[in-house]
Amino acid sequence: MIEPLVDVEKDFPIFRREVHGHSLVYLDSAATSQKPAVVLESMDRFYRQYNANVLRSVHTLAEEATQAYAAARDQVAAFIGANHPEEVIFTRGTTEGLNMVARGFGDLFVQPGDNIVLSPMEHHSNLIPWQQLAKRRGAVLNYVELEPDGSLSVDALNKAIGPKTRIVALSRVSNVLGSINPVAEAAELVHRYGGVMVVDGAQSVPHEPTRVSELGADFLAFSGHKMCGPTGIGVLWGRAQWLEMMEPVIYGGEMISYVDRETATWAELPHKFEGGTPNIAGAIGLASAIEYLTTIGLSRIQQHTLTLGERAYDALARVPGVSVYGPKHPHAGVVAFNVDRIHPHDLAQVFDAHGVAVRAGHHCAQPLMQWLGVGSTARASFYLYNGERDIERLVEAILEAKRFFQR
Ligand code: 7TS
Repeated sequence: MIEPLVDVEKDFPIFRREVHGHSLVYLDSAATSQKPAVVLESMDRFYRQYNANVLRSVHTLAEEATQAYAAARDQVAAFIGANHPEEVIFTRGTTEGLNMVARGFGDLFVQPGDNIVLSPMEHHSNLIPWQQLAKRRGAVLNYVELEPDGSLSVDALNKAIGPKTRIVALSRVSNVLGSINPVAEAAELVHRYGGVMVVDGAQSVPHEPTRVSELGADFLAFSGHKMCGPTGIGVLWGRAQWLEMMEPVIYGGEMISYVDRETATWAELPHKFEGGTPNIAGAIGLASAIEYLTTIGLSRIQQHTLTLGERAYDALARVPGVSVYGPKHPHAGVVAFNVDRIHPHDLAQVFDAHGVAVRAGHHCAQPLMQWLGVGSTARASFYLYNGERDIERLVEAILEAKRFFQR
């Protein structure tokens, strides 16, 4: 029996509560993870003891806050293997980071007739910004064809990426299929043609050791809230060379160097991209989440969620009437499924009555639903606080739902 990686009730206060009289089985970490007490405490400490705005005033509180904000950036840089902390831009999350790249970089880099390569499994956040960019610039979207099991092969990448490709934008891990995409191979191909590799790390950075150079990424976006951090904070990392030429998309305070009545010049990296008062508490919370995850070890977390994902895949596939999506192996800790003749929303409701939290819907991946030929799915997703007992509770809940709806 695989146990959770941590002392769940001690580290995560939320697991002390019950849902409809049952202990909570939280299988919705792909939507957002739960938060350890150390993260909540770090943010509480900021607001109680040194709350001030950053990068402007010289009083003690402001200096402490500015220092903590800068230290958070250093921690993120070390966590993803960035060469310089200046390459780390704090955003609201993955969505904002990808939109910034499409606008601030894509508008300059993509010419009419160029192509942008995507996969049909992309989250809408890594799809619509590129659709809109293609419309603005007269570029063409090229889709990498998926294999029958939903995996993405290097052969297919070879077919989709060519001399006109300026941008390849792929998720490292699908939020539906649990597939793990060969991003480094895609990067190598696009670099041959002088294009750039944009990686959506929303589902991978929380679950595997990340080194931007090993990914071959030019840009990497991810969200704090899926990796034990708070909502409203995320990261866009970019290679300095590209960030230098990229235009800011948010204009205002603290992002300028000089302003007169008619014109303005931009501040140095990373401040050029962080107009306005940033999410200071969020950055502090994210740094504390990184410390927490690092102490446990990203390799251990990766092994744990992979094992749970594959065991859940097998356990669900054995239940009569259940279809499971995505490749069997390797399969990350995200498992989408359907049960014959039961709508995923009805399933999720029965599960909830048993204390089991999953997501049902299109998972912000409608083109993928079209590829799968379904309107929606249920989805269980796993993290370090889950164990094999949670898979058993999920299977019991499916059997309950089948009994309930067959009545
Ligand atoms: N990319 C992927 C692969 C994602 O899974 C998500 C969020 C995003 C981008 C957007 O992240 P955000 O933090 O900016 O919202 N995915 C999900 C999900 O699967 N269920 O809820 C949110």
